[in-house]
Amino acid sequence: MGQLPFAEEDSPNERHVESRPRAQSDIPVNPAPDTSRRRFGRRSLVTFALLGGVLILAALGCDADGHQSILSSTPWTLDGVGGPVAREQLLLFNVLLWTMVVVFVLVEGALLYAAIRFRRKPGDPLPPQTHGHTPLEIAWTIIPTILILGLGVWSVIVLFKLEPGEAVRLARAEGREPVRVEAVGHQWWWEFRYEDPLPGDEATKLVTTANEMRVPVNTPIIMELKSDDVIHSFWIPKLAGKQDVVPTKTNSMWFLAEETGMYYGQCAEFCGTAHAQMKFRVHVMEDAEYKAWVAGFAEPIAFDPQSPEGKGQQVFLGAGQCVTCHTIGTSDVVDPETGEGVQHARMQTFIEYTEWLAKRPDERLADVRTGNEPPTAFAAPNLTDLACRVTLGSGLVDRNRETLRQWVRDPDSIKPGNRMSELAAIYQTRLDHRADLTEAQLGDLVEYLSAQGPAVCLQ
Ligand code: HEC
Ligand SMILES: [Cu+2]
Repeated sequence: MGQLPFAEEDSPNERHVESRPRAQSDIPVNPAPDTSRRRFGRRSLVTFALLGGVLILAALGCDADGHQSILSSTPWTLDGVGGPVAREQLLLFNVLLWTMVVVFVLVEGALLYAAIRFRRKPGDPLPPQTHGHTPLEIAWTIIPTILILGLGVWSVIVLFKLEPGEAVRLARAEGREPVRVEAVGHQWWWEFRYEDPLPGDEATKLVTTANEMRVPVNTPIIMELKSDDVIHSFWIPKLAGKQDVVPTKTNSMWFLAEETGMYYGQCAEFCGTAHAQMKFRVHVMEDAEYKAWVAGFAEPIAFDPQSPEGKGQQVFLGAGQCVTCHTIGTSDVVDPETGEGVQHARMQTFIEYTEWLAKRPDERLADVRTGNEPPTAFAAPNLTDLACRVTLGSGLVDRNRETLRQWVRDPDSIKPGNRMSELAAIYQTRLDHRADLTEAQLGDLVEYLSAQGPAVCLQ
């Protein structure tokens, strides 16, 4: 082996690369030692070029103004960013990023320059060895310390501004109160509860909706985040990002939207099968429009029992068993006896149940033995303002008669893994796992659901 430098230098694997298999005796005693190395060099060059190309292509796919991009196409003015919270976060992000880019280029540049410029050439003698260089060492200790302290202190200041207290301060400076919205994460949709949708208004009542929240423009909104199952994360990239939604714990964050319009939101924490389909929308409305939406929850809609809507209502309440999970109509008007809305009470049940599940096993056992365990129930989107929503299945498809029909007949064809088709009885009786309803019943249901909403949305 000693006289075969080729065999010694290359691993057996690398020999496979040779296109022509060679017998041991074929190996030249003194091959050009560089060939394999040069070829490797060329190959890695191609790999790097390919990787670079992929990165460039990926970067070209980025669109700073995209619905779910936190970036802004105008990094210096941050135009196109929806509000103060997002702007504060993006500014910090930009400064951190570009400071790090400068540091990276300087340090890495110096390293590369030194490695290439002072590369050892054949025959070079050992260069003079230096140990310690006080001014240099002081410089490279002080500069990073100042940088890290500066950026660190700034980050902490920004963190304080993201606390809901800032929203309260902002609102009170204008003599009003922020709007508080409770967002409950469910596998795999969002519920939005407003205990006081019009702060300061005497006639306020509970409002509950799902997947599409509505807020007034230029008003600080405080989000109280809860989960009744696993950890989710609440994120509206253009308005504010990201806060974990943790069972048994209430997290909070705030935002303010400066312009009316529709904003995109997304669950940002892997939470199971349909995690990627757990989207939501935020509709930012003029004050008057928002008030009309809230007021609409108090107006019961009466349907003629002979009309398609009326027949659909019967299916909803009876044959379809939809009402075992869904709340619809004006059910969130406060019940004078219990002081709660129906949906509110239902959702409270889930939350209490999850909190109970987090108790110590022996405490739970004691509760079960004494009959004190809380009741369970299914969580489902409130459908009261369905006609206001532009999407179905938590932001997956546009809402129209066709998609509604498809959703009720076969929810899995729109959203695989959803809990409705998994749990609702009408999907368990047919082999094809579709709703056990006639076409006529389906048609009536669609009419009923399409007519379900505050008057402002039905015009
Ligand atoms: C076992 C409880 C349950 C029953 C019964 C049930 N649903 Fe659902 N429904 C759900 C859940 C859970 C979702 C949310 C699914 C998702 O987006 O992941 C849902 C979603 C919906 C949505 C979409 C709401 C939105 O904003 O995206 C509609 C519409 C709907 N259901 C209608 C019906 C109708 C009509 C019936 C009766 C035929 C029915 N549901 C029966 C649990 C149920
Ligand atoms: Cu989620």
